[in-house]
Amino acid sequence: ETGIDGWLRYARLPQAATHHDILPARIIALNDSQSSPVRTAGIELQQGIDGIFGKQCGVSHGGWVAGSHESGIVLVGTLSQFESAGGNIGQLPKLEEDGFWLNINDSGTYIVGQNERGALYGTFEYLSMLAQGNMTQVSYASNPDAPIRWINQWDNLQAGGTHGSVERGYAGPSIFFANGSVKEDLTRATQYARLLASIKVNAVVVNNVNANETILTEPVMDGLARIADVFRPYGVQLGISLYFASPEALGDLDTFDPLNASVIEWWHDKTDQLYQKIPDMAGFLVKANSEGQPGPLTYNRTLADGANLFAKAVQPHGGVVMFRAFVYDSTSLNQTLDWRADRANAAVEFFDGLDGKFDDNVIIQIKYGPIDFQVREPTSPLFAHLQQTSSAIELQISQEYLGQQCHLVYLPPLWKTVLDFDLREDNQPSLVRNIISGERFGRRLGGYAGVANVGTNQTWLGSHLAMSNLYAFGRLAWDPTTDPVSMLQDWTRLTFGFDPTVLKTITDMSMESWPTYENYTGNLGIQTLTDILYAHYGPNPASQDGNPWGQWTRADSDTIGMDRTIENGTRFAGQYPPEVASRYDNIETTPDNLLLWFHHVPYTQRLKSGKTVIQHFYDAHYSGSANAQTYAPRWQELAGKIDDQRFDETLFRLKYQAGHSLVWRDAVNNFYFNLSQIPDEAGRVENHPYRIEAESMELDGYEPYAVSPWNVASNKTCIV
Ligand code: BDP
Repeated sequence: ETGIDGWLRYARLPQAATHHDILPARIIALNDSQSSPVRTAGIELQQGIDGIFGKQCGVSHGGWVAGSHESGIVLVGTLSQFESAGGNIGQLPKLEEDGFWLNINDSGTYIVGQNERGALYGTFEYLSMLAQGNMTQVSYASNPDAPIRWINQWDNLQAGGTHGSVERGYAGPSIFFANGSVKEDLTRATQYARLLASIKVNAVVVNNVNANETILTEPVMDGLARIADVFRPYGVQLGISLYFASPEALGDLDTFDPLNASVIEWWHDKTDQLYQKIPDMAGFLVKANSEGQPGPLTYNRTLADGANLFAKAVQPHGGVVMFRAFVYDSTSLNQTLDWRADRANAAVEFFDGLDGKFDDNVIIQIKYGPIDFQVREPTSPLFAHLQQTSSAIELQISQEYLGQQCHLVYLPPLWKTVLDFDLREDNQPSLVRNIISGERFGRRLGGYAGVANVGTNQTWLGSHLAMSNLYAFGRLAWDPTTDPVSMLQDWTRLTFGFDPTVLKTITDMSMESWPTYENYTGNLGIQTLTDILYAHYGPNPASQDGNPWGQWTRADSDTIGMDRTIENGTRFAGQYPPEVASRYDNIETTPDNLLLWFHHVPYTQRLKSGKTVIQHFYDAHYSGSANAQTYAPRWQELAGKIDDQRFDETLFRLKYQAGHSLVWRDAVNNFYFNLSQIPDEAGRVENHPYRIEAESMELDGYEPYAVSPWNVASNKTCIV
């Protein structure tokens, strides 16, 4: 199997034959217009029942007699479609937008959506039960926790006969763009919409946040309309990222000042043109004044002025604006002059004073931590600052700093540390998940944006096991209280079948994977010690210091960690509401796993575990990489229980990870040993008696090569 169907394989149930008495016999989908998600639900039911039970079922679009008891009927539609067909559901629990009611009883299965999208969601949920061999009778309503459940793709249009690349994408070129425009063949886009609908994602922003003006040219807009056409039957809306300076870059204007009348008119025209082509477009995503992207600050206007410019343009069409909080100045910080410079402070500082100044259809999209998708970060304090403004959390499914899909890292346990974090605003419970759902501060909008960056590779993300992250993103966006293990196990059964050893091995390895990766890449809150300036992949602790972004480990020969305390440090801790601020400001109450995020300490500082910081580093890098060594052999035990293709492709990655975790371990440990000169109590770091350096072997066709930076290869040398 290639992995192209993800978790929607509808594999034959091992005991399919024994279920024949309770099998669905007739499917009725109460709408058959071409772009209707209810029609899609009918087709999906047909395919699913055929795949899972080997039973062909017809789909009809009417002919249902309300009140009749027809066993084996599966009926899907919206509440109003049911009612116009004469159905009376009786006491229906309250359904919110996109919600559904699923009722499986002796007389049949009834899937009733608040809207068509909800009906399709209920259908996928029903099929997921069947595919896992769950035939129980149920009756429940399910409503989303938050209205925004979006995917962001960082796809580039790329002109000049090339396939669109995907920024921080590890699975090949874009499924949407090639040759500077939208692809002719949108089969993969259709398949993607299907996968996303099954996890209740309701919109996709298809182009990179680092946008340019070409997304708004006429041929590209026509192409976008074709993408929207293939998304529509799955209830997935289309959104696009905008380039703030487009009126100047594309139009005849010599300004992009958001308060200039011609600029405002220009954006309104463009927006109207887009909505004429795509009447149900979800809205815009905007990255402004960040990493070279222009924005309102260029004209001394506020970020709110910038966001509201677009908000007003989409408002008449019912659209929304996702405005990113990832705003920081990547050029002007000078760490030698300003030791208090700290990129972590940027978002709250830039948004200071703006709460309540954004239009109602603006949602501030905030990365989970204050820096940038690191292996461990404290929760972004900005969530507590926006109380009269809607907010959404930005999670990264694509593992940019987390091994780029070459390392197994199951992300929900990391995401949960933020979603379940209590910011204690006003000394009241203020869980992040309740802030973004709108509940805590009484906001209408809010939710989740997942940066997925899938590509044309048949596995979607470049790795079979990484797909659990995409699956779990949708599940959490619908219900953030879902248990990471139960989602993982649903995904595993749907993806790899029922073998108990397969289930146990994938569960164990996945649940160990984040702490394991954290251990060998950067622990105690020091962040992922990757090369920070470019690839964000291999180890390069040296690059963490001395970059212009104020993102430092601040390590020297005696001490390490970033002092972010209020009196003596960068003051970042003071951005939290008082209870949390004082917890992090005090070294005694800061958890070990964030110690070096908040405090600058000697290597000999004792942790709560009793170990010194440096010994913890050495031990963690050894134990993390030792655990990564176990993955491939454990996977090998599954031979014969998984199809060969997915078995082999996964094994290849796990073996690679085993090797790369050693590179990580030795690069980081050697780096800090060289700096501190403090020996490892277990004597491992200073000498490696068991190891044969590649360049010391008899080389046939290879030459030793001195690498730069030196610490990415053991002994500063690789062979080429
Ligand atoms: C960083 C990525 C960069 C993105 C940026 C963003 O390295 O490619 O453009 O975030 O989120 O993590 O805007």
